[in-house]
Amino acid sequence: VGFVNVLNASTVYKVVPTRNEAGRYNGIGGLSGGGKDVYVVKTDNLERRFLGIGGLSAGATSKLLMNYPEEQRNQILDYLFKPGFGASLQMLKVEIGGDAQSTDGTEASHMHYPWDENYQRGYEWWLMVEAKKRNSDILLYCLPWAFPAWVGAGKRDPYNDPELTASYVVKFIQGARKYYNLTMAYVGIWNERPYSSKYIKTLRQMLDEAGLDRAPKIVASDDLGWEPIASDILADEELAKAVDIIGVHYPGTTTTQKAIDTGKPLWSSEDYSTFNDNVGAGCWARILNQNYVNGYMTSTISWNLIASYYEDLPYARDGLMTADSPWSGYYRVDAPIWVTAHTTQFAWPGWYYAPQGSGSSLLKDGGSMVSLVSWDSTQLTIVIETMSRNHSMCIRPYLPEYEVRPQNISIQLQGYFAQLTSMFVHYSKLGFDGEDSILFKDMGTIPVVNGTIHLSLGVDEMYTLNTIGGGRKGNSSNIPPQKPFPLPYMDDFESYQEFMEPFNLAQQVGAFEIIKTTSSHGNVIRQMVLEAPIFWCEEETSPFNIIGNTSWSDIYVELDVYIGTVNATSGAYIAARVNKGGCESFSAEGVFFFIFPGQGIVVTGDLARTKELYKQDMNISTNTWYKMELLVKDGQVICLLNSKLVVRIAAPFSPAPQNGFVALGTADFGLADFDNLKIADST
Ligand code: 147
Repeated sequence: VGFVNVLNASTVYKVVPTRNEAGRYNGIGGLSGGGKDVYVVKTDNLERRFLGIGGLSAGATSKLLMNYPEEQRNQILDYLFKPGFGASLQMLKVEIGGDAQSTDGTEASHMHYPWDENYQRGYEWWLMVEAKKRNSDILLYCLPWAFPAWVGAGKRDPYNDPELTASYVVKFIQGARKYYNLTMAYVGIWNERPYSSKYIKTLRQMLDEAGLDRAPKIVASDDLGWEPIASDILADEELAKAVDIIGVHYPGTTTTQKAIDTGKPLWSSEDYSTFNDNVGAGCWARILNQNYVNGYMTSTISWNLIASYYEDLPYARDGLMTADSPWSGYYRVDAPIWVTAHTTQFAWPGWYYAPQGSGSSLLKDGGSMVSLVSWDSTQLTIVIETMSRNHSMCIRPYLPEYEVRPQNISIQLQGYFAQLTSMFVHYSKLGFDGEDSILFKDMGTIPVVNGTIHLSLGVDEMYTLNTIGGGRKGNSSNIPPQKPFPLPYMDDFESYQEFMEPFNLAQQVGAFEIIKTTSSHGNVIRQMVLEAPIFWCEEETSPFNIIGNTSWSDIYVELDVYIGTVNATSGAYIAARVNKGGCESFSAEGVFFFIFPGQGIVVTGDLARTKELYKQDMNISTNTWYKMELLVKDGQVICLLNSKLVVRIAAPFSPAPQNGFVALGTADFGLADFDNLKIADST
């Protein structure tokens, strides 16, 4: 697909796709004398500052990224963070892990216990360092989804002891600085859960007294509406002082008068969460502009940054791009990356949005434009989108019906920019129903005559008119082909640094990390959580870690398991045909082979152990390694313990799941060690 710029005598600028539907947009309005719809861009009285476009790594959405081959991993990170290459993100928001399920897995806490402090866990530190390497100006923002139980000081409530919770959060921020030289620009309260004004004030005070050379600003309250935070800020001066920014989730591009009255910057601090095909890209294009045009929001953050979790977990591919196949190195640069670039490669945090009606507005025949002006008022960027309703629906909220039609517009630049004679143009058109897309294409320049630009807009298009002349479409060749999860698979965990999470094992309940032991087992993985956390999801009782491919049906799993006596779990398991993760983990079904020291073995059809398939008393000891084997084959379940056959039963029939992940874990919160994982096909 190629296209030509048509610059006709009347200086209406139009992109004409050269593919065969080109005629579709011909003859619109006759292209004579410019459009009747005139949009004036005034660049005086600028008030609201653009504060950047961001991505969210939270809910274990980056789980599979760290394990990519280095070459592809660097390419992916460049597409996300490297300025002038891809999405060029300006903000990175991360979860402060709380040892609890937060959508697609659990992220480890820096303090499993009150006496514990560790800044080597998980992948968020690594991700922030990699982002910062590529863009030293990237703004970091952190937010808890859940908390380890002890933070509640005896209650399942993080506000029971506000100082304890604040000190837990402050330690994360100090640790970021101390161990990684990372400065948190923003911190939040509790994702989509209630806040406490007292806690917010306590956090503000403790951040100010923490000896940080730049204390983070507080964003509140990361919930699904502008209330009650806006009213509380209006009614409470001290709270107003403590909160710097109002951040809401999935605002549907709108705000409220009360939120505006607070005088605070307004953000969509979590948005998008839409499958990253072209409709997802349309959603993202529409909300990036209209969150400001309709709702005065000056930052929008995508959940999630990158879809690096097993595709069969909840919210498949709801990231700006996709990298969920580290064993093959395959990844996809999806269209939302290029939609992001339309803003981020031409405007930076601290620039100003032109006010509504003076450069930022809805367009008469659908779509919107925003104008952004540099700090020193010498650069101008105008981002236009014309996304049709059905091609820009987001996951939430409901998008009312509206029409978008091809239209001619005139943009009239006033003040300093009236003297321009041309502007640079980058262009995209999202393709649907088999049409190709044009993504982030450099179109050269467009003339500005007497301060006026005439444009003929089609549907599902984006234009960035700018004076910067930037805009580069990065291209890393050599993406390896996609392959299924490899079998046979083996991991003895000897190659890891201590406290890391084992690769490819996507923990759903509990926290599993590499521990160096002095025994002949060397490195093992240990389930660390001793007590049910202050959840983000409803119910979590059995630590649960999944791996592999949900198409596995007949499969062989082998694992060494050790249950001690101090703070130990009551039992441990391996499993196959596991059908669930995420917030529904506790209702996961499959075939689960448990051992319980002092009791015996149990085979169940579910993690919650409500569907017992087999049970036998047996002399099983604590402080002893056991080799567990589970084979599901030809309608049979066969279990071996230390190479002795202990179970041979019929495999559960449908509706019991006939395929799914392999899993391992513990019967309840408490320690257990695992080593030498082997997965093979059943032959
Ligand atoms: C949000 C969470 O904050 C994210 O961690 C992630 O789970 C995301 C997935 O779309 O959703 O939580 C929401 C869950 C439900 C609604 C809104 C946000 N809802 O039903 O409106």
